[in-house]
Amino acid sequence: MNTQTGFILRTLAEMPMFLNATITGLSSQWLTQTTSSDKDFLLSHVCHMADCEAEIYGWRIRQMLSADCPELPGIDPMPWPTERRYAEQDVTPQIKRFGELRSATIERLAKLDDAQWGRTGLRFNGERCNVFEIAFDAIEHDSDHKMRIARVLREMIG
Ligand code: NI
Repeated sequence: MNTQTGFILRTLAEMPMFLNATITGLSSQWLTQTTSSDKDFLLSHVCHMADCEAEIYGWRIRQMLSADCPELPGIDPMPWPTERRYAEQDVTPQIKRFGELRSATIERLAKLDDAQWGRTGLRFNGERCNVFEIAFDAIEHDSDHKMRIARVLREMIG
């Protein structure tokens, strides 16, 4: 495994730890409270991360490894909080679900050789992408949610 690959895998492993460290044990009042910093409450961020891993990032990587340049449909997560009743979910199983899905993604990526990292898929806009880029999409997405969660927590602490 080269340095770059190791960095990607370690960075992908951070988000489940971040959610555990910041969110596990918070009261349901804190988990479902909306703040002016963000449209989503903390529990919604957690459910969103798990669903995105299942249906976007982890899913795309699996598709690209099992088929030649598969189509990767665009997914709109905006309706999920309402449709999937995020406010009513239990946070601990959701954090666990995200952790398991993310671990499966990392295990899958850890076995890839250079050619497999370069396997491609077709984004909904017609652009080709590869496994490496989807892993980076996941890292950027993690980073965005980390910042948003941090801001929500900061506002709630007052
Ligand atoms: Ni997101």
